[in-house]
Amino acid sequence: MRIFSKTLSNPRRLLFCLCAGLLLSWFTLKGTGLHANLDLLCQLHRILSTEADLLSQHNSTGTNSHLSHLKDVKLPRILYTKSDVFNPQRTDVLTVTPWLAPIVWHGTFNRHILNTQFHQIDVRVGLTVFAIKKYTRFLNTFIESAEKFFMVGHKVNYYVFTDRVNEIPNFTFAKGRRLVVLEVPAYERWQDVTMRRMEMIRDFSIKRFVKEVDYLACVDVDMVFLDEVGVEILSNVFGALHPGFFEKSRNEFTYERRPQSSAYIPVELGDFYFAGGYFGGVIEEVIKLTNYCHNAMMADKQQNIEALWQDESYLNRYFLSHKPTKILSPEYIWNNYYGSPAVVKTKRFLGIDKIYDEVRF
Ligand code: 4GW
Ligand code: MN
Repeated sequence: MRIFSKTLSNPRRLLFCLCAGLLLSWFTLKGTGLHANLDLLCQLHRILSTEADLLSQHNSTGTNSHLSHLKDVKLPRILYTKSDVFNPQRTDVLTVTPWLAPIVWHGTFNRHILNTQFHQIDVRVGLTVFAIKKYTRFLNTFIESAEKFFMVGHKVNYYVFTDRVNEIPNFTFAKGRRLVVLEVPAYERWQDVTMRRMEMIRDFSIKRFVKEVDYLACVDVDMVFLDEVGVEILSNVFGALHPGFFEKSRNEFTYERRPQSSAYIPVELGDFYFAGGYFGGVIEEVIKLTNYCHNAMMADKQQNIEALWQDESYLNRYFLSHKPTKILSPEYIWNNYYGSPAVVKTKRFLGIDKIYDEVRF
């Protein structure tokens, strides 16, 4: 009796009972088996209770609920030329891999459409960069050019890892963007300076980044942004084609070729040669990637071996087995040492010529 009066006083339960009753009589009349009726009833109950759960979570946590973005679905209207199946934007380069990951080249995407999509989820992007020892000198150009070209109009946290906190200059940032300085040790050997980035990115991702940003892009600091680098780079896990190898064949890739190393890739394997100075993805994927690379480096260190191109070699090994879901063309990590081939329509992010005597230690 109590259940009955409770049911009547709760409009959701009442609705459920009415629907259930109606369905039951309908199927009984039609002579359908009891089994099917029960299945349907269970399904109906599931739908109603999920809906009730969603609503109650929503009401109890207000706008902070992780479901609150489901409440106001906005339908922005944007105008653009329709895609033409018989008229691909680029025919001179590969724009999709055999595992259906896009390769991002100039002309293959519409930034306006992408920005609208990523504004809808209010995306937060972290950009990690290391400025250890003399490399603090690159920060000014890096950050100032990033404010002009990197994720313009979106929320960005610059995470600068450094051992020289007091050498970090002041910057002014657009709204929603800020600099976070993270003090870290400087390793003795330069190889360790570059390789230990994996461990530090992993640890700070777990501790901090996972709470603050949705995506992370991890790049070299000896670089300048010369053209837009926006949300077109974002995906579950992404890497960039090394400017020196995108035209080369497998056997010319400078993968680690010693079978004793955990970065080993035999000559008959490999998709692309990825640049060590550019990778990223959602935080969970970055944690997986950096954890793999760091552990592989430590395993090699145990047997006194270090892969030919340090972190780049381990990254290439990881991408062989965990295919990136998006690949950036070399526009995203160009170096003028490789000239200006016709397929590279823009140099978005360019390596700065280093005077080695000034930055080496
Ligand atoms: C040789 O003496 C060195 S120092 C090689 C790397 C060095 C280094 C690198 C450093 O002293 N401090 C530092 O912060 N890094 C970081 O590692 C920095 O973010 C840099 O962009 C990244 C990779 O090193 P790199 O840019 O010199 O590597 P390449 O020449 O392959 O771009
Ligand atoms: Mn570099």
